[in-house]
Amino acid sequence: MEAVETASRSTSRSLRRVGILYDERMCRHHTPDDEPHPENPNRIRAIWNKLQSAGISQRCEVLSAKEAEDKYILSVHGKSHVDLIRNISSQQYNSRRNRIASKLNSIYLNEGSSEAAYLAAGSVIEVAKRVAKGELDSAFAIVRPPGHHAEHDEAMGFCLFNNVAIATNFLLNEKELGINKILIVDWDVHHGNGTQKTFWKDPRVLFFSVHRHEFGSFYPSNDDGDYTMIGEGPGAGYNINVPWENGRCGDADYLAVWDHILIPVAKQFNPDMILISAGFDAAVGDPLGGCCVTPYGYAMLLRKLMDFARGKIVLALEGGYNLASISNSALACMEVLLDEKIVTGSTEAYPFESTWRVIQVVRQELKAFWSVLADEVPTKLISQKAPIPVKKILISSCDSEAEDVEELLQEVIRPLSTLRVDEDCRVLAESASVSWRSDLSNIDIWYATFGSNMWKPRFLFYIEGGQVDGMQKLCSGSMDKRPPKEILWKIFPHRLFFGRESTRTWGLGGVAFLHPESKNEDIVHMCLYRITLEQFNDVLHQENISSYDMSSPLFDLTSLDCVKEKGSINLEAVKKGWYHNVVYLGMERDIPILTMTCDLSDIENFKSGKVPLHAPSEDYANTLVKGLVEGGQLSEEEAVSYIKEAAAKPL
Ligand code: X5A
Ligand code: ZN
Repeated sequence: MEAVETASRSTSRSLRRVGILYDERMCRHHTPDDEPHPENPNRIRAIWNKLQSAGISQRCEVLSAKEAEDKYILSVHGKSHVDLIRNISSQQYNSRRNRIASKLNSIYLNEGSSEAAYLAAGSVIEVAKRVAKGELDSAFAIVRPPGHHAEHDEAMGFCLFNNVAIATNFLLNEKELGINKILIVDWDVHHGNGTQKTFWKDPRVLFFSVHRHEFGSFYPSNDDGDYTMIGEGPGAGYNINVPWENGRCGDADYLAVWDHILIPVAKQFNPDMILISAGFDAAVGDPLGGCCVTPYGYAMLLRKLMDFARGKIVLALEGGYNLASISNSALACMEVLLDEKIVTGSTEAYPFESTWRVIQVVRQELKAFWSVLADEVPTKLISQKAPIPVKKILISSCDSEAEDVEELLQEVIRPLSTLRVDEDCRVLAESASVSWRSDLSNIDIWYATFGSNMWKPRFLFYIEGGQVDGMQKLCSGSMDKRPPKEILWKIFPHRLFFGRESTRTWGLGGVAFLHPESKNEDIVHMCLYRITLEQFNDVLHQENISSYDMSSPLFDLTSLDCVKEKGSINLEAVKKGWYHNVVYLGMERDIPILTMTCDLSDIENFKSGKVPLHAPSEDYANTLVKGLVEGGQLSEEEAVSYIKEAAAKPL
């Protein structure tokens, strides 16, 4: 029996007709000088190689890419955007291309970008058309650049054209295909803002996105992905966002959302076809996502969707930046589409408490539109939250700090308890996130502050968590919530200045920067907090709103050695943050003094006016004054003129 089955598997096509699309031409989109970037050509190569060596592509119908026609792209994007993407790779743009890209949010462009963008959009159309016609049961388009962040007139977040939105409009507009209702499931770890906007008022498209949100601080870092965003007019109720409050979500969290939101709604909506914005950046091991969905988890999520639309499902690749993780996840999904392996088993871990909370608020928000969401989620279920066995042991062993234990459970223990051993890539990622903390929690540094953190209550939010008056974002705090062991003020020969047009937290006006190089004629007042290197890492994370996960420290012992030698180091992992440059300011009682600021290339941009120098807002300036005055450094008048001078002096 077994032999027969093996033979039929390795030599013949599947009973189910499954399409797979790969085209090397989509690899020609890459960074201008091939500088390292997470969204690089090896992503689709890795997936394709994996599917070939696992014998998957051999059981599928292999398709090659086709460029999308402008008329289809124009159903989603404006003419000027389409013109730009069509022409951006031509020679006439050679001198302007990098400048144009730098003005966009998280976009690079090169000579291959136009073709790749047209091929990615055209490929999703191509496979969707074949599935709609019934030539294929289902299909996977291994495309790049990704699409779900691209908006009507804007490329962003590594996305040029919104491939899935374009294919969706194509299906709906080709009336003879008989596709009138489409469910889009966006399981990329980021919110599908572009897709959401495209179908905001459209009841023919049910857009469902589950993503890390963290109260609007995770990329794309706004409120578009909030659960209150449900669509408008005739589209009200046809937009569903499930915003995670934290990273580390895994199979149990996603499955709970499927069981208690997506699947019941899909049943009621009864789509004619399902398109999945299949980013694999929620996969365990992803450097940007910080979540831990396993290949088995993805298989389950997909399997549950196969019961709708008579299995007419198209997966289109979006994000996903760990080559091993995305390849294994894609492989698991293909096995589901081919329907040759039964996906069974159970995940050991329970969802987070925050997951149940999010599920409840989403159901509440949408129950007027979907009667299947009206009932309360049974308390018996909700009480099953991670982690059960570990909890008891811990609480009894250190009951004096019961609250801290809760924190520990949420932040540290659960990822450990969900450790699984069948995929090597994920074991690494999860155990690492726990061990670096204990190493760095024993090492003290002085964190030298020159901006609003000089005001102690403001700084403490980065340690304790919470939200201070006038602050736009909720701070997660450090995992180690012990207050600074000592506070010390010092003067350094560095230049303080204020720049940028505005910030989320402070609104219009510049924020403080420290010139990374010292100069004898300058002085800056700095408030030094003695904290641990672990806490310093958590502050770095929060200051930079980085979308990178915490499975490894941003600044470790090697970095500490290196910064002492070199004077400053640029943190690769937080390139996008404004305070990604850690500067060493010397020693104080055998403990290194560190600060975080911009780097020299930012200084150049400030000098050239590319990024404006800008006086601080009143609010922000007041906070600095409060810091200096309450810290006993300057009188109020002195503090005010100190800030004024720093803001007025040209760089
Ligand atoms: C498609 C996707 C992520 C953009 C992150 C920018 N984009 N920091 O995953
Ligand atoms: Zn993503």
